[in-house]
Amino acid sequence: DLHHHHCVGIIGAPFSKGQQRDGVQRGADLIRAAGLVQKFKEEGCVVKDYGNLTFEDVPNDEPVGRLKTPRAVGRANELLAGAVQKVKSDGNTCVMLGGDHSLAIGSISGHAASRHELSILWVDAHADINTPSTTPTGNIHGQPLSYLIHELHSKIPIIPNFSWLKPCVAAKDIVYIGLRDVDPGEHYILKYLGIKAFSMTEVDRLGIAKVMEQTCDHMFSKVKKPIHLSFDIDALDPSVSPATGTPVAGGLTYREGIYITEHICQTGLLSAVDMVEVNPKQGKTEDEIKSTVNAAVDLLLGCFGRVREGSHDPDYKIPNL
Ligand code: Z70
Ligand code: MN
Ligand code: MN
Ligand code: MN
Repeated sequence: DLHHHHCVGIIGAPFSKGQQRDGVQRGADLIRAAGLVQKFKEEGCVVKDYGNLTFEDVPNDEPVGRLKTPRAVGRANELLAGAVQKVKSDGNTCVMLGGDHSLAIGSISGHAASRHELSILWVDAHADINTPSTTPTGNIHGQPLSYLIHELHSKIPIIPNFSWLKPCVAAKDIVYIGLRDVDPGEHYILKYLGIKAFSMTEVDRLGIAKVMEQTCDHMFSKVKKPIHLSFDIDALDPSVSPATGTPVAGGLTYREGIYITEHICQTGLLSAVDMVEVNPKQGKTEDEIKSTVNAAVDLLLGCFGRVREGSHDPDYKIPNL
């Protein structure tokens, strides 16, 4: 129903070691400073802010194969998984504010531990499904899905501080929207596993309304699983969200982004959201940072019931003169 309130639990994850640009660890606090909690409450949500996780330094974190700072990423995600599990067991929809996209490893693992089977909607310019052998960069934020998918389990080596992690997602339960910068190994994996993907070409061809219809058809083809929305702010066009580590031209408009979140809210199945890769240090001006943070806030509001046509309480009365 449209009028019941959403219970929202927010976790901040100020973590950047899944990639190499400083600043992305400040995303969570910037999104909060833009008034997220107050705006959720104005939308009728019951909000609990669980605060920021504390990630301790991991000494001697030498590369393992190509993987950069693997121990820090493994430890941070183990902590995050436990925190997400707690937010879910308290009965909330979980909002994880990053930080970089390697945090999806812990966020999705913790969510899956409390909800069994999930549908994953991954909104991103990038596929983030490189394995430790296909990665061209060694950055783990380009790899989280390969660690999470059952079908790629045999491709994941033993990595220090990752022994807690068990694959928890089926390839058929993933849908991508917004892809436009996919590595060859990733493209092979998407085709080989038959993963549903709406690249920017499909967004252009079909329009966002049909993309969302087909996304939901795919996700709900059997049972209605809880949805985990993992939203990388670089899915949006750099004209909207320039303050991110890897902006890629030709992205989703602000309106297409909001449409995705409004549509997902209306399914009533949204169970957890990640908002990641907001990096104020990548903004050239204060306005670039503001635009990026504002987009992140508005996308999150769309997830929790804000609609552009406006709304009113069921008992609303026109005030007397
Ligand atoms: C590349 C890699 C990536 C975000 C860059 C890039 C991945 N495919 N993700 N920026 N947010 O390094 O694996
Ligand atoms: Mn509702
Ligand atoms: Mn990305
Ligand atoms: Mn990403």
